[in-house]
Amino acid sequence: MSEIYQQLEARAKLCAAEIQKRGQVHLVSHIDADGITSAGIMGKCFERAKIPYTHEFVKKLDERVMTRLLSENHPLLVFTDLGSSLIDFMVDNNMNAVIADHHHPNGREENISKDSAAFPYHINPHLFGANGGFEISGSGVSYILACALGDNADLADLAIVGAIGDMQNRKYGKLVGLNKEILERGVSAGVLSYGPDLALFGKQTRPIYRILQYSSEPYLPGLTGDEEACIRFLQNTGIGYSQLDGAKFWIELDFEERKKIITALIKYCSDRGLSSSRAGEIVRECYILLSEKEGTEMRDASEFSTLLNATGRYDRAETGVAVCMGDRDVALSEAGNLLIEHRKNLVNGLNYVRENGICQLENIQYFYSGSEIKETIVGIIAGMSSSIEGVDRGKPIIGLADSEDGIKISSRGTQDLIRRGMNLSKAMSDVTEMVGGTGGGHDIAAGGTIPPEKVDEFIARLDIYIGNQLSGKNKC
Ligand SMILES: [Mn+2]
Repeated sequence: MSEIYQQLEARAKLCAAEIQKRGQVHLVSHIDADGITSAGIMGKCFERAKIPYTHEFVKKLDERVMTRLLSENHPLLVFTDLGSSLIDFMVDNNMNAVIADHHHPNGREENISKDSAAFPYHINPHLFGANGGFEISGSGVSYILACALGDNADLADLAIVGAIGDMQNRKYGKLVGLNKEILERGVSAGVLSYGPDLALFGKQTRPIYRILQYSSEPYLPGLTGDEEACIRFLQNTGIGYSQLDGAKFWIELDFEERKKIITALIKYCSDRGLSSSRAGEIVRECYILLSEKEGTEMRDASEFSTLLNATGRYDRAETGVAVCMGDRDVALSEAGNLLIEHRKNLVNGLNYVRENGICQLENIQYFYSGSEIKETIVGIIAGMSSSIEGVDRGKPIIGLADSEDGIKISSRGTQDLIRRGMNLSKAMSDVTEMVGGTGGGHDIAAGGTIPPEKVDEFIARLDIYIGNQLSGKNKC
């Protein structure tokens, strides 16, 4: 076990003692896959330890939410996947709280330091020198807390689903650091297995030709978006699609068949211009939940996290957490319906962009969808639009949609653009600020919100800013 894991564990023990002492908990978690799995882990753990609890999900933790929580007089609040930025408020208002978060702590040094006496019940990798962006997610931190409260090693599968939902594997194409340690615990507990496999989405629940057809990251030249081409490709390999067997699923193939398709796929796409680094992304470390049934979303960490994100995105995180806690009945069918609705919205959104087109500027391309595309999915649509004809793979795509607080912006780039100097996180945070908005995110995918009257100015400034990044003037 690494030293940092031990330090987090020691801190978790302190927090566990506080939870046991208070004897009753109100759990507050974030409404995405990482936050939902965090709540699932804590819920399971409280259930097993017979600690009575209530819970809620929030989109964003701010002073307004904190003021409401304060007025509710909970004996103890437990925050998962959020909280580390509101410690000042908690200290100033004498709130009893435990935080299991992985975002950068924000606040007065005396409150957020590793050995803060004012706020000791704070578990966060950043306090101990680990990075919450790719070494551990909110669900991982929650897992360490749950393990301090009882024998909960088997909940590592949910922790990994949260980490994948949080895209912790993006930086290295696999889980590293504390995530890797949790993964190994899950393997020892018999709930997880992992290894290199096809990195594309849908191995449990989609016919192979659909996996290829819908792949946008990586974009498969000659296949993405073209059903007939995908079927032809499989027919040529002699695996996965035939008159006799129909369309096969990835999980129906044996090791040799998988290898054969992957080899053919890499050759097919490389022949059509896929760079070797992108071709390398076709195979990646993949994670299987061994206690889940084959052919279901829950069997695959990536599909499971997508299912959970669908529940959170439509304000039904309750359904997601019920699935995490083992409901394979009502909650699962509801989650499945939400996912179907979500996919329908994606198809409609993509069609909207296809019909209305994408505006090309020198260094960026964008679409503005008004209220036609929900602000909660405009980012995914931006990412998927790379499969639309006429879209330039050499520029980031910006999607704009109306939202309650202004115009929501989502940007998506590619690894090739990052290698050339683009950093969307920096661009979004700087350029939204120039026009009086807010933004941030990751180098490859970032977002923000701006005032409606500033759209034109924002787009013009962003075009220049990205141009500077790509030419090395604004490198970061
Ligand atoms: Mn998170």
